[in-house]
Amino acid sequence: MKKLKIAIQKSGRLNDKSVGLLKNCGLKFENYKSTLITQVSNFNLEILYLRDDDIPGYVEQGIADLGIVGENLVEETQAKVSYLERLGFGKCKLKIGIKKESNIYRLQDLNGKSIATSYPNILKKFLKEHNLQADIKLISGSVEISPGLGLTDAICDIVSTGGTLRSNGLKPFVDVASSEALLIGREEIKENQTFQELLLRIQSVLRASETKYVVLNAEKENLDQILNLLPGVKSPTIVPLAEEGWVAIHTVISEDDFWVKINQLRNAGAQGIVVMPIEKIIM
Ligand code: PRT
Ligand code: ZN
Repeated sequence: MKKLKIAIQKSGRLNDKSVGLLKNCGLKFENYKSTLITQVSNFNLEILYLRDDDIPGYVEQGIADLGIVGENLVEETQAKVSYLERLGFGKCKLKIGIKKESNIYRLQDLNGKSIATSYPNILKKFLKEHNLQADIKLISGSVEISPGLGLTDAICDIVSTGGTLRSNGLKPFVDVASSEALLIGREEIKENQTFQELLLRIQSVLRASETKYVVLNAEKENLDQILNLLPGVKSPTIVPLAEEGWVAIHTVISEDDFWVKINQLRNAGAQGIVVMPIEKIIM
């Protein structure tokens, strides 16, 4: 069967997590920084290490069958590829930033202003949707210094913590788009058996990373109240303890409401709560 090729970022913000995700899928491969292509020894897959900007185009042209890349680049390059899975890492926002002291207060104030960006297509779409006319200045890097140098009135760039905006005397003005790492591919790849197997593994790893395995002890008389707090679980495992009148409950809890639930469970009489990471959940 034909080997599939997956393109991931060679170095940069998405590299570690992309490699980590594939390793957690049980794939064995060497991850030398100098290699451009690596064979997976226990799966019908080859890994290409590329600049992230090139990944959408390589996938669109079929040079790679799959890619892991930020949604921002897929949207910006307008590559004709399918979104196969949202991967939950590399989360960020594309924002318009303005000077701390600025005469831009409302969206309409952007009319007639100049905005520096490396994302002209996404910005153009945003301005059109809001019926705004601004002058887009294409800058490939260090966009944030542009207002300080007097080049433009505003910028449109990726923001995660906001530290870069602040350190350049800027503040966020409006969100233009959200982004996270995506698994992309051509539409036809959905029919491919190797891909389906890989996707099942990826989804199992993602599902597991969103949930925790929890074991807790409780007196039988508190059992109903505790079970009521675990609505997401069809049927938790309940095991009698050596001590009369006590049971252990085994269940999974989503990472999102983990802390809220843990406190509620304690208040309902749960004791000796043990929380463990889950490696994979196969549905
Ligand atoms: O070399 P290559 O071309 O492959 O990498 P790159 O330098 O172009 O991209 P890289 O590694 O910086 O980012 C890869 C992807 O990570 C992006 O396409 C986004 O999808 C995602 N991502 C997540 C980010 C950020 N967070 C981020 N904070 N990409 C860039 N930034 C930059 C941003 O451009 C700005 O300069 O970080 C700065 C802002 O960060 P804060 O934390 O100060 O707000
Ligand atoms: Zn890049």
